[in-house]
Amino acid sequence: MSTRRCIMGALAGIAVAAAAHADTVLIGTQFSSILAYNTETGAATFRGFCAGPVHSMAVIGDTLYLGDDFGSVYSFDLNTNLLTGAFPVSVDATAMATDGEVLFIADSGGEIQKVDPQTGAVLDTLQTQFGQLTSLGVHWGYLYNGGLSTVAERASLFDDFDASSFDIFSVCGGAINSMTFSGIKVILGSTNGTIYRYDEFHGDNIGYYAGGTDSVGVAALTGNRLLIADSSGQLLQVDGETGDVLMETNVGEPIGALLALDVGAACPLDLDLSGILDLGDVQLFIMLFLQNRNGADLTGDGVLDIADVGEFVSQFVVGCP
Ligand SMILES: [Ca+2]
Ligand SMILES: [Ca+2]
Repeated sequence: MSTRRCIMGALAGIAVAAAAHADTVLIGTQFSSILAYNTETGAATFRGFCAGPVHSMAVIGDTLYLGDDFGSVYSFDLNTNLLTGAFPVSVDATAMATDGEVLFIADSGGEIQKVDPQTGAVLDTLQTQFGQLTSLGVHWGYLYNGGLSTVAERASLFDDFDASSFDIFSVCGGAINSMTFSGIKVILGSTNGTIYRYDEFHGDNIGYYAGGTDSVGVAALTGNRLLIADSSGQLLQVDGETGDVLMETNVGEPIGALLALDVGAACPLDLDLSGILDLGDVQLFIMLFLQNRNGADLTGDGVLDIADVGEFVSQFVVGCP
């Protein structure tokens, strides 16, 4: 029996709705504050302090890494909300991302460094073709970069860490200032405030709408929502399809970076972040599986096999909290 028929047969007739669940998006400000945004109430609360103006963020386990404009990366314990260390970097840390093991840290000049998060040691470095980097992201086995050149590129994490591993993913309608991922959508925020959306598989543009003023940060939320941050301190929570504003707040400090801390974590099978577990997720899982994409690696062992199918089926039947 084919994988598709096997899964569809096992899940026939099952559709489980996930209840609304409050997730957290972390906000780093240029005044060195770390704030926590509640995705359901729209409230931003103080979480802790960085030692420099926050320009970029990434999380590995319980540690938040914060890049500042002055050549330092700080580690912040998410359990105690205290800084636990820092190391110097030779890039200006305009963007940061992680594959869960190393940090990728970008420079506005176009360099990307692969850095050991424990020691700060530079493990490898590359110079991107288009430069002016503002954004990095990791999604389903790819490392993405984007910048003021309007070009977004991506490279498989399984390829050599080399500029030649990057292919052009899309040319955005505006200078790219931020990026996020919502299932099969790549969402780019531009310096002119426009939000552009692309098909993750092919890079095709699937629409755009007006957001805030400069999109210094974007974070996909469950339920097809999007959070847009402007350097003015404004946070807009919008309908991810139409851009209609759902909630608006201002944190009173210039925002430097957004990081979706646990968005979608309560229901990992909701692969398209729709907020509902249904056949759309089944079809997406099958598509990822058949195309050998690591979004289908639900066991997290780096291999796609029948164990991932079994994991999908057993979790799907249980449903989401
Ligand atoms: Ca879904
Ligand atoms: Ca697996």
